Parts: sequence; structure tokens; C-alpha cells
Amino acid sequence: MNKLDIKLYPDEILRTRCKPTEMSDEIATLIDDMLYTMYEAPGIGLAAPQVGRDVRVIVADVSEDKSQPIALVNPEIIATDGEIVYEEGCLSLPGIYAQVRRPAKVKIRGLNRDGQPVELEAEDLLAVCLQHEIDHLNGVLFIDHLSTLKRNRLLHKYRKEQL
Ligand code: GNR
Ligand code: NI
Repeated sequence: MNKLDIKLYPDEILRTRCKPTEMSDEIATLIDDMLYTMYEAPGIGLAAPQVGRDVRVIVADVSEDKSQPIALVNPEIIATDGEIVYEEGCLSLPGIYAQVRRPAKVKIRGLNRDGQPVELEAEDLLAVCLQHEIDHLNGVLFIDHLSTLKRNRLLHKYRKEQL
């Protein structure tokens, strides 16, 4: 297992639209390294662009005891329902947090680590986390869901703290 470096905002890879990928040994290794990196961070999710790779790969584990790793390749949200407001943070924007409103339930289709097609229904924290990770694959950060005023306030605080 390799611990990968996490890219920080404003690294341009965080604004890149990532490419669909086929499953391969290389992608399986990337998944393993991303899970290890996520647990070490620690975080509840991680997307490939956060470790410098522009491919559509995400991992997550929202369980208490870190026993339920999820990995998805080319994930797509195929249905949503409800609404939830949750305080989000991001390993690529350390130190800033904000309330974000999103659908509370999502149905997601993708490939698992074995390259098999899977469908997954998620709600609450897992739904929030998977949407946050899929946003990363499209170059979208949680601050993009805020008003311009709130986003600018947070970015000002972030720039001050990063120096
Ligand atoms: O570790 C993380 N915690 C978190 C909390 C609320 C909503 C989303 C997240 S994901 C984040 C890790 C991360 O930056 N993933 O991209
Ligand atoms: Ni993030």
C-alpha cells in the first residue's frame, strides 16, 4: 500500500473533468492506495483527482469502525430523492467547513474493484459523501454549492491560513 500525496486547493487538477476508465490492475492498485490514503488522512471519502489522477475513481467508508470500504469506477448518479443539509469539509481544503444542501438519497451506478457493474442506494452521510466525491470527478468542490458571499469569505480565511 502506498500513501499518496493529497493535492490542495488551488491545484488545477481539482478543477479538471476526469476521464472514464476501464478497470485494470493499475486502477485496482490506485483504489487500494486511495483507500489507504483516505484511512490515514483520516477522511470518509477520496476522489482520484485529489491524489493527482484525472480518472473517474472514488472511494469511501463512512462506517464507525472503518470496516466498509466502497470503491466505484465511472460512478453515475441515476436517481435522487429528498434533501439534507450537512456540514462538509474536504481534505483538499483543510480547515474550512460549511453547510451544504444536497439530495438525501441517491442511487448510483458504476463498476466495483472487480470491474463488475454495481448499483448502490445510499442515504444520509454516505449519500453526502458519494455526491461530494462524484463532484470532484467533475472539478466541483463543496464551496461551489455556496453563495458567492459565503464562498469568498471561506476562501479568504483559507488563503490566510495556508500561508
Ligand atoms: O473526510 C471527509 N469528510 C467529509 C465530511 C462531510 C462531507 C464530505 C466529506 S468528504 C471528506 C474527504 C474528502 O475531501 N473527499 O473528497
Ligand atoms: Ni473532498
